[in-house]
Amino acid sequence: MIHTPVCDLFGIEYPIFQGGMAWIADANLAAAVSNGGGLGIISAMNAGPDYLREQIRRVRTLTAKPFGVNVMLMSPHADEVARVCAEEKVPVVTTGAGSPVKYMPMWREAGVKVVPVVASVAMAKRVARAGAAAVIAEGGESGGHVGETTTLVLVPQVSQAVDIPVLAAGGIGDGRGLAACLMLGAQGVQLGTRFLLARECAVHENYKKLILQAGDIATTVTGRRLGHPVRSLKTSFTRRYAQAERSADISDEELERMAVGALRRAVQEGDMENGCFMAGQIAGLLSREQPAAEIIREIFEEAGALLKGAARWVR
Ligand code: TUI
Repeated sequence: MIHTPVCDLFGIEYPIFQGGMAWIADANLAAAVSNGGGLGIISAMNAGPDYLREQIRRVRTLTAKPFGVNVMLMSPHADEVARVCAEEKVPVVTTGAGSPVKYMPMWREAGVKVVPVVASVAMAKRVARAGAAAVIAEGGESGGHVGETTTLVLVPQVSQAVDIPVLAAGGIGDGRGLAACLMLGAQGVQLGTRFLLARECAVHENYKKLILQAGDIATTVTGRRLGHPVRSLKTSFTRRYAQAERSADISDEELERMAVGALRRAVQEGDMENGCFMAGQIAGLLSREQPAAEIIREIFEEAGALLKGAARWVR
């Protein structure tokens, strides 16, 4: 058994969060993860406040355990969904793709624990000063919107820089990744890509197939030209998009238009031509669909055995 201060802080059995994946992380997946002893997270994504309120009420019918909401700070509805999180007094808010500092007083007053995803030491320090309960240090191996620094490099530096607990994210797919991150100074982890293969994850079957088929070099990063790099599986869409990014004949507006709706087309329609299948580099390690609770148990059993065995190297 692995028990860290993150378990006590959030009232969870295993120190693991499920990533707040846009279009993917709904009340069903979040409830399955929370019922499995981790912290399930609903993505507020780009949707309006009514969608989020409905999902929060739904998750509360499916689990009595703590859960979280991920606020994607680039969303046009960020202000409204931030207010919903406070009004509904959700136990935990995670944030991504920007600085959550302006919302933090409101959340803290409502008793919401705030756990920003950060991709740099500077942002980790800023949110710690503003009263974050913990931070998720996310390396560029992860899927979706990514920073530049790898998990191996980011996690020890963030752990050293702040006094609050650190969860590691990016490139973690099994007990080996978890054990390694605990050695880097993290007291918990957040996984996204592995939970795409949770039985309770309702992405299109083509999405799951592509993850299962992925190898070690199956992902690529596009979107640098517009300032928001995104990691996804290499497909005909990413090849066309990358070409368009390099072309001086294609305007930024045209590039934006190509990307609009691409994640939804992957998740809901399994559109292999025009969908953007966001995934982390660890996709290559993953080999089967399982219930979320089994994923969690398996990862922690493996890490526990590894950490106990590690002493054999020490003289
Ligand atoms: O946010 C994520 N992953 C995401 S968001 C997303 S939706 C999207 N789709 C298309 C384009 C952009 C977004 C899909 N995947 N992960 C957390 C994360 N946050 N990674 C990196 C960051 C981050 C980046 C910059 C956090 C803070 C930050 O600060 C910038 C600043 O304000 O100084």
